[in-house]
Amino acid sequence: MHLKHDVRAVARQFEIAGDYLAAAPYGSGHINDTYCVNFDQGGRPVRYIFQRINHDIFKTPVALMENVQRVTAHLAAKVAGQPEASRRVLTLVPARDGRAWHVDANGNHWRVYVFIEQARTFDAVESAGQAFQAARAFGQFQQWLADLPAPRLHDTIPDFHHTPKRFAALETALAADAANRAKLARPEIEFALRHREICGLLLAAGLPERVTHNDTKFNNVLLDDATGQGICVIDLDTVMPGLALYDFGDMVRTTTSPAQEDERDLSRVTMQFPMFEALARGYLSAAADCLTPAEKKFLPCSGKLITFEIGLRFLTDFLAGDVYFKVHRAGHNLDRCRTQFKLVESIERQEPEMNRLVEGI
Ligand code: ADP
Ligand code: GN1
Ligand code: MG
Repeated sequence: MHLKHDVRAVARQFEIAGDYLAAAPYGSGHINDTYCVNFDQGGRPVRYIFQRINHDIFKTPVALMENVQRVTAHLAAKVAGQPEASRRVLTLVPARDGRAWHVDANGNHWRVYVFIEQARTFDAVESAGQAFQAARAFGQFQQWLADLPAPRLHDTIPDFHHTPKRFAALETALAADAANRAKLARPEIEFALRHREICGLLLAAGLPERVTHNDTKFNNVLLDDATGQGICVIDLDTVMPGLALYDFGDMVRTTTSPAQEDERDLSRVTMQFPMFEALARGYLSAAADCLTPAEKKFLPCSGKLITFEIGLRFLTDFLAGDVYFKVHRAGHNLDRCRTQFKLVESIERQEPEMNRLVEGI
């Protein structure tokens, strides 16, 4: 298979025993390039995850890797001695020069993780049990990181969840209309403008800064094949200071609708209340002790906020000509924006019940 990168050459730079066999693109992320790479180690097939960090988006890859090293080391200490400890946290494979990353001749930063076997990610939720498990894993992740020693983590992308700035970016893209696409997205632009007030929902609430994941998409947690348990939180590039509710909100965005993020049949996009209930119960079962009453109160509205925010970002990228998120078809970012805004409406309709539920947990 022809690959975009010389993965075999990259592999030589890491402390991996055995013979390189093959590599293939892996996963459905929108930002980095991920490969699953097979080695023969003494007759035994062994897999690794190789990732090229997208430095157009993560401008400080070394700072990013410092965060990832600190976070994985902290988590490894938390799970040490527990059953299956090595499957519960990502393990970085060092490069031959002792660092946790390698810079190739083209200036690309690479890292390698041990492949966590007998577990997988899902792009769409299949059951309330899965929602519970994912939320519990992300809640546990947050609780384990609550005592991460100083200094503060680097902001790998400043203002990542600053929704008013995301709105301003949309206005700028709209004014420029660089790809001449505003005419194709009138209803979505109108929706965004009409719902502007959502942007400020959490910023004024005086919530505490924590170490958060910031990209708690359902496909960023590995579920164990045998038990269905949320075994490991992955995709740590955006772990940085943030609000707990950004994490819960992104779970609501990606784990309550049965449809994928780019579903074109919008009738399939809906906030399923039992999934929300499972998320709230799963998250609180692990993180309740470290949440303030205000954080708990805002859990339901965080889903609306983050879903709106990511919808704004997809719309902005559609207008700008698809410069940020990977796209695989014409109008892909607009399709993604539409599912987000449809979900915002569905959440809005169910907010009173969502609030009642959380008050009772
Ligand atoms: P992206 O930033 O592109 O979303 P991820 O870090 O989420 O990249 O990885 C992409 C996919 O690769 C994940 O959805 C998951 O299926 C798989 N993956 C990532 N890390 C591991 C790992 N250590 N073991 C097994 N699978 C992994
Ligand atoms: C991107 O890398 P991935 O696919 O997990 C994006 C998230 C968005 C998400 C939308 C660094 O996440 O913020 O919520 O797409 N990551 C970055 O699916 O921008
Ligand atoms: Mg991912």
